[in-house]
Amino acid sequence: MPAIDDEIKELEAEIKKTQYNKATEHHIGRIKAKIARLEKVREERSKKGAGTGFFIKKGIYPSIGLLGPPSVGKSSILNAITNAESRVGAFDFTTLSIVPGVMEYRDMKFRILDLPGVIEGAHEGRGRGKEVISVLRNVDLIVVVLDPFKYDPSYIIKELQREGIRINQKPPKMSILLKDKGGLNITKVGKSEFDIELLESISREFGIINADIILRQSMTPDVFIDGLLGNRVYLPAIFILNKADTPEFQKAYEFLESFNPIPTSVTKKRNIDLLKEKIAGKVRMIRVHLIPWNAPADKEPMVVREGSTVEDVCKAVHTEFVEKFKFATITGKSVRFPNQRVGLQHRVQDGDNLTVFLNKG
Ligand SMILES: Nc1nc2c(ncn2[C@@H]2O[C@H](COP(=O)(O)OP(=O)(O)OP(=O)(O)O)[C@@H](O)[C@H]2O)c(=O)[nH]1
Ligand SMILES: [Mg+2]
Repeated sequence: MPAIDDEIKELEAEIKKTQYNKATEHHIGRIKAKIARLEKVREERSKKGAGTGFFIKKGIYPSIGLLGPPSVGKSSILNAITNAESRVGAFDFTTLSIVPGVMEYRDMKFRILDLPGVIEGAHEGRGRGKEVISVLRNVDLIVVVLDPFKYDPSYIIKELQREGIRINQKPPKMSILLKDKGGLNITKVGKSEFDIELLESISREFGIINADIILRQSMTPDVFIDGLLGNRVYLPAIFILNKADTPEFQKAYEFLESFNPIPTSVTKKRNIDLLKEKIAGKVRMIRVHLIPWNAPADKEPMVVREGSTVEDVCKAVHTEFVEKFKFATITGKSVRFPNQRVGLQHRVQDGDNLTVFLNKG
């Protein structure tokens, strides 16, 4: 799609050369809206031709993606914290596809995904970067791996942003009600600051002319555009600065201070347990007790990803549990009364007691 790409590039160049001040604020806001709209068109078009690329499915274990420049030690870290063996090499692009491994921490399991290194320009398709980044829309946590020789994460954050992924950020608090007529009414609840004219012109850029928009927080043009598009993914992220054993480490560590990086050394086996603890602490897990209908309960609960369904739990126990599934009963927070019947799509909650009934045969 060279035409759209060129148009986006031109608009981006225009933002770069325009100095930001009160007088140019509206102009820049409108350009940003134009870019977002073009990106949406590009995305929709590329979806039609999609089919290649990586895909990961959510299960009961949280998925964690190791993302970073080539050769910083992503595969070495995967090998250190999981049972997997991903190839390690002293040259860039050793890893060419996604290599999964299972990390165990206390009574929990996590699916760690070692990804190919990502270089600047990933969204333009350099080094399969776009496919790598788009996989991350489905993970539960992003671990950005850096080293003292490639320690500036800003291009990585930019690539994530282009793919609609926002890290360590909350979704904008706003609601939109589209209508047939009545014009555009932007109102606010509570204390929030924004430039109403600017937001109106951004809305129009997206073809929204009749709508009630209620804002519950202060809005910059970027946050407002995210809210209008509604297809952004908000994910937690942590940062690792690997190769802490090298003399160049200190300088990079100071540079990264605001990201609160975890210093690790795979070769010297430093902070590997701390890393596991930090990963586990960032993902929300819940405990579900499986109660056989004709026997005492299992002592140990199953520890699963928050958001798991009855189907996810059944699959993890045995494929037969899904194939012969009749219904399940739950006593606990996810239902209104004890032994309530639920289906496969029901989401379990922490502390639920679950009994699965199977069809005979
Ligand atoms: N000094 C030092 N070297 C390390 C450390 N961890 C990994 N390395 C080395 O860094 C090089 C790259 O390691 P990999 O694990 O292959 O890096 P990667 O990020 O997976 O690289 P790509 O798959 O190419 O993106 C190898 O030579 C490793 O031995 C570390 O903690 N300290
Ligand atoms: Mg690798």
